[in-house]
Amino acid sequence: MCGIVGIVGREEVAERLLDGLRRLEYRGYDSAGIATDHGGRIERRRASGKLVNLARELAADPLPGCTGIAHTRWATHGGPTTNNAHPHATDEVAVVHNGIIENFKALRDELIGRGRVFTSETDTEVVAHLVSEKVEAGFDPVGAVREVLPRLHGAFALAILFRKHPDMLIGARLGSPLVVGYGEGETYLGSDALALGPLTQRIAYLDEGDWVVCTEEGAQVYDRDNKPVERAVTISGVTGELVSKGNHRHYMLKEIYEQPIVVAQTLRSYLQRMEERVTLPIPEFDLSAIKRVTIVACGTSFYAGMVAKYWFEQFARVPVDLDVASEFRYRAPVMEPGGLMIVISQSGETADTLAALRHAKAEGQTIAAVVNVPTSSMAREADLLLPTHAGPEIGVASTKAFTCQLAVLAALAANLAHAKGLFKDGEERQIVRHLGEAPAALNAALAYDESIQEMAGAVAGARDVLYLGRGTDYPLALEGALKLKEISYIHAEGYAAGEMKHGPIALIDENVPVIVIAPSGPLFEKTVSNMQEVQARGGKVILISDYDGIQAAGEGCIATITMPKVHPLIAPLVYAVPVQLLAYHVAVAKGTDVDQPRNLAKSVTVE
Ligand code: HGA
Repeated sequence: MCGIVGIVGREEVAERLLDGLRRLEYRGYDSAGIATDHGGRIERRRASGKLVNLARELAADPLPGCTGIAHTRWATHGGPTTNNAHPHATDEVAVVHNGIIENFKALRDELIGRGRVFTSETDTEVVAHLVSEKVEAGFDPVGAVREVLPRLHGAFALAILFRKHPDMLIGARLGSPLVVGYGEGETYLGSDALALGPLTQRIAYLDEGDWVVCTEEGAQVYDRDNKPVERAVTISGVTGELVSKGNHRHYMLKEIYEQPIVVAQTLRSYLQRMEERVTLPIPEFDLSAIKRVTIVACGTSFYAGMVAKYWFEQFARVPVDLDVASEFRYRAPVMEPGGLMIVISQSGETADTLAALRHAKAEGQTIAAVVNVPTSSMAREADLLLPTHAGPEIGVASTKAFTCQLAVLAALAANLAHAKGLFKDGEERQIVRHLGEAPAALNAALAYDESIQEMAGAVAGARDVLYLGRGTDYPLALEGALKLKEISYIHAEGYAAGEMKHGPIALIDENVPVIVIAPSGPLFEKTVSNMQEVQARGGKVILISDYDGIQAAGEGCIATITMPKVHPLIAPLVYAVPVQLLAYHVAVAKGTDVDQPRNLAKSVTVE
C-alpha cells in the first residue's frame, strides 16, 4: 500500500511529486520521501509521519531537479522512521518500492558479505544496492535492471532513478500495481491513475512482470522475458482536483452522509425500474449455469460478502463459500467447474484478494469483481466487472463503499435467481421496489446522527465493547466492531447473538457495553432473548432497532437508537449507518485521528 510517483521531464518536479503523494496518502502515512537527480547528484528529502512533515522539510530545504521519484510508506519491514523512509539510495541510484522483497534477508547477507553498507532496516534497500552494484560494474541502467529483476522474489512496483542518467527513470512491476503516464515532453510513473490526475490522463497499465524505461519522449515497455511490448494507452478520466471534505469535519463523516446519493447512483446501473427487473452492466453475461459461488474479500468488504452469502442462498439457492482472502489460496480450496468467484474490494488492488482472484482464475472459475475503481487490477482481470459508484472514498475506515457493495451484491443475487428461473410471480418486482427504497431509508437513518452523538460518551470510556446480531445483522455486528476498533482503538468484538451463551457471555459485566442490532422481523424475538441473557448478567445494552422493536424491548437498555422501519432486504444497508456514526462519534470523543487512524492504510497492496 505504499504509493509511488515518478516524473522524468524538463521542469522542476519536487512540488508536483509532493502533489502526487497527496493523492496517494491513502496508501500509507508512516513516512514520505522524494529523490531528484540534480547537478550530477542524487538528492533526497525524507520525513517520518504524515506528508505535511515532508512538505515542511521541502519548504525549509527545497529540492531542485527535473527528474525525480517519490514515495509514501506503509511500513512492512522496519519501523516508521526517517531512515527507513523511501527513496533508498546509494551514490548511483535511488529506489522507491511498493511490495515486499521476500528473499531480502538472503540478498542483504550476500550484499553485506561483499562490503555493502546498509542504512535502513527495510527489504527495499537491497534493490538499491543490487542495481548500484551493476551500475558500478559498468552496466547501463537498462542492463543493470534486467540483471537484477530476476533476483527479486515477492511483490514489487519499483521506480528507479540513476545519477548519471537524469533523463531516465526505470519502473518495474510484479504483484504490485504500476502505471505509466504520457505527457508533453514528460513521462510519469505512478501507483495508480489517481496519482497522475493533474499531470496526465493518458495512462498505460503495466502487466505482471513488465518493466519500463521512461524518458522525456515516452516509454518503452518490456515484458517478463525482456521482449519490447506495447501496452495500450487509455484515458483515465481522473481529474486533477483533490476531493474536499465539504462542510464536514472529517472525510469519514462526509462519506457517511453521501450514502443515500451514492447508493442511489450505484443502484441506477442495476435496477430497471420501469421493467421492474434487476440487470447487470454486462447484460449478455449468462449466470444460469453457475453451480457454486465463492466470495473472497478482506475487512469491511468481507463483511459485505458475508451479508451477500445470506442473499445468494436465500434467493438463488446456490451454495456459497466465503473466505478471508489472505487464507483462501493457502488452504487448497476445492473449486468445482462452473463456479463463480466474487471478489470484493473498494480499491480493486487489495493484494490478498487479487492473489485469490488469480488463483481461482487459474482453476477455471468465472470471476466477478465488485470494486469501486473501474480501472483497478481486479476490474481489469475479472470476467465480469460489477462497479460500485461510491466515488472516491478517502477516510481509511470504509463506509459508503460498504453500503454500495451491499447494493451491488443484492442485485447480483437477484440476477442469479432470475437467471436460474427461481423467482415466483412478483418476487423480482418486490426486490426492485425494496432496493429502490434504500436511499430514502438511508437518509432517514442519518436523521438520528445527533442522538447517536449524545450517547457516544457511554461507549467512549469502555475498554471492551461487544456487538451482537443474528442473520444479516451478524455481519453488521462484525462490521460495527471493526469500525470501532479501527478508529477509536477500543477493543470490540462482534458475535452471532445466539453464540454468546457458548462462551463470550463470560465477558459480560457492568463495564462492557453490548450493542445489539435487532430490526423487528422474523429474527427479532430470538435476538431479544439473547439480549436478555446479557441484561440478566448486568450487561449494559444499547439496542439499535426500529420503533416497534424499541417499544417491545427497549426497557432496561442504557440507550436505544431508533431506525426507520425497513424491509429485511435493505436492513443491512440502513443499519450500517448507526454503527458507522457510533464509531465515528466515539472516535471524535476520544480525540483519535478519524480519517487516518494509526497503523492502517486505505488500500492494502501487500500480502
Ligand atoms: N516493504 C517496503 C514497502 C512497503 C509497502 O509496499 N507497503 O505497502 C517497506 O517496508 O518499506
